[in-house]
Amino acid sequence: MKTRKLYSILFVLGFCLTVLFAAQNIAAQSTTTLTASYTTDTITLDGDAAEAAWATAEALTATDVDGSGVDVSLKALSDGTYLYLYATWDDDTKSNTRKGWSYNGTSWSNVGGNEDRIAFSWGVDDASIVCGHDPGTADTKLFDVWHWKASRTAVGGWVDDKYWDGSGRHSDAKTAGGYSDNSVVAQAENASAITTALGNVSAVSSFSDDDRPYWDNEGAVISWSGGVNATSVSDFVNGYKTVAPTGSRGDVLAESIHDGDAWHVEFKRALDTSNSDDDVVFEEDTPISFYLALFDNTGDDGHFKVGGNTPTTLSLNIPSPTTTTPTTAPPADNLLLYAGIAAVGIVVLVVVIVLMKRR
Ligand SMILES: [Ca+2]
Ligand SMILES: [Ca+2]
Ligand SMILES: [Ca+2]
Ligand SMILES: [Ca+2]
Repeated sequence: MKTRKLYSILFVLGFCLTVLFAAQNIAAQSTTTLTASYTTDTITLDGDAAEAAWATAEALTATDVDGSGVDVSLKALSDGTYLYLYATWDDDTKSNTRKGWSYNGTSWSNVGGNEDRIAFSWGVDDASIVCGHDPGTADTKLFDVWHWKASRTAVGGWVDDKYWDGSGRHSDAKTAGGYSDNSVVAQAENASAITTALGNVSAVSSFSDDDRPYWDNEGAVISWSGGVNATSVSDFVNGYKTVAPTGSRGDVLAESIHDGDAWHVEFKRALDTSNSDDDVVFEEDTPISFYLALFDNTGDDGHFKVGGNTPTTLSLNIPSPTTTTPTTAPPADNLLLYAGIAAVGIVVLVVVIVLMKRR
């Protein structure tokens, strides 16, 4: 009889531990949720999370992203009208001079290169669509994509606002602005214009050392004659003319800092852009899933994803101010764990009482 009781107690304890372990795992998985804090503070978009609201906002951190050794941390704020994101990730090379032009005192050359980037893919519930480049026509669901590019968009203070649908990846509609190749060859209207600007070399390719920048860093057209600038030009000229677009493509703004070890980027977008054809709407108390990818001076397949080849589905939740959990209460993520522990406690109590009554 004593043995049976002992087995019963051991069984109950084992059951309890199993439930507890499961509850802890569920709680651990919830660390994929980025919870926004409500703020009424003015957020200055400058890449510096110096505002007090950032200090108290909850961070979502992914370590060793895709085996790269890179950690990325996100924070989110909302003022009821705009969503602000702060992203910081390790990168000791500031790569934001993609295809820029350098003058060494005697000659011009193109520095080539690519650029650092971070990409958010919102409203996604199918990982294959992010990792593949052809989602296929069967899936017509919309995926809102933000593609911050250290050279082509960050220099102009904006983020490339895109979307995926069943036919692939597209840029949101714009009425003006964007980025353009800063290349005489790319921008000249015809071969004779290239020859006049660069000399008798109309066969040169874009961004080769024989090519030249079309605009200066203020966006003014440079006057070239035989490859020599007739108007004053800085010794370094950006590889792209970049101006924040008007229209849906320019809905996301960002400013950034590279401190030598890492990027720090502050993003700002209206919770509802009114461009529902190519953007998601961020609604309070309605979590939205997303994926995150980083790029170190590369593009296309060179990116590394949070979760690797089976990307982790992250989630952003923007609690409404009226439902925001007071800071003194247990975090919402832990409530399930506590409920599990309480349930286990009740089961143990009932079993002990039953066993004692049978004695
Ligand atoms: Ca700031
Ligand atoms: Ca880099
Ligand atoms: Ca848009
Ligand atoms: Ca979009």
